[in-house]
Amino acid sequence: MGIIKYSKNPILTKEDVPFKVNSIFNPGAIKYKDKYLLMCRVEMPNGRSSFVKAISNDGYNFDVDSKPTLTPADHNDHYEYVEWGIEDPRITKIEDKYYLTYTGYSKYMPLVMLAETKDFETFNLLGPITEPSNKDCALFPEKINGFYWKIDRPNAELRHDIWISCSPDLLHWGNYKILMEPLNGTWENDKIGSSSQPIKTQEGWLMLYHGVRGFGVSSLYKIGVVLLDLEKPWIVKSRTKEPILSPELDYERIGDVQNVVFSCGWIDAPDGSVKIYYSGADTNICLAETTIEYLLSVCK
Ligand code: M1P
Repeated sequence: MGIIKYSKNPILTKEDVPFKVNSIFNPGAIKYKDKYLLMCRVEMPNGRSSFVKAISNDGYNFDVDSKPTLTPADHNDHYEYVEWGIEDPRITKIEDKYYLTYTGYSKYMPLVMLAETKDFETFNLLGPITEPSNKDCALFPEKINGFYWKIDRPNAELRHDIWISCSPDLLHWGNYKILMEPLNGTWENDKIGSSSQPIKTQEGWLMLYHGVRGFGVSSLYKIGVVLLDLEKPWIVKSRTKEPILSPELDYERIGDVQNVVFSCGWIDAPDGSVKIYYSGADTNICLAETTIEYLLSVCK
């Protein structure tokens, strides 16, 4: 099947949001009560981001809620870490709860925040699970070797690598290991970051990641796939040599940040099909369709 960008992209723009926003983009994605749920980042007119929910029966046509679902102001106990906005949520279902890992942005710079919910209406805001500077965090959907696992992207001096760590309770993290480095001289030369929550397959954990290469004043953001070992998720079994999604079309090249495709979530179905939700140019929400079989094949 390959990977097919939906012909009616973008599926959501700011015109679809019932309140005033600058843009809607970078949604986390999950199936909830048999519906497709996107937790979308909306940049508000003041330039700071909140989240709003969008729901769909078919994965193509979404209705956006009439008001934001989660805002910086909701973070009573942790407001100082999200004062400049909350961004780029990833959603993972673990047992009977849904967990959001997202960027808290403030004068302290980006760090990873954690929230849990059972209904996407009320949230238990658990606060930072990293120090700054760190972002692009995704949780595995089950315990492995008795621990919860997260993937994230600390910024260490000039390095932008993907790391993995584990926790007994989702709050206290350790056993940090380097997972992936950018490959020099390629489409991911400058930095990488995890894009989606890992999906379990018979061959390993599949995860989307983004890679960035700067050209003059512009950086090109593209998306690749990595396959991690099922029992030892710190082992990369294989990763794509080439990106699976690149900015090619006007709605991916022209916008608030040009030449960007960026994903925070995908939804797989029992028949092996996968819907990748991604954003073009930090401005809209788009859909690309593929299969687990194809994604595994391009990793090899
Ligand atoms: O503009 C592209 C993306 O840039 C940042 O991502 P990262 O730090 O991983 O490169 C984020 O601000 C993201 O929201 C944005 O889409």
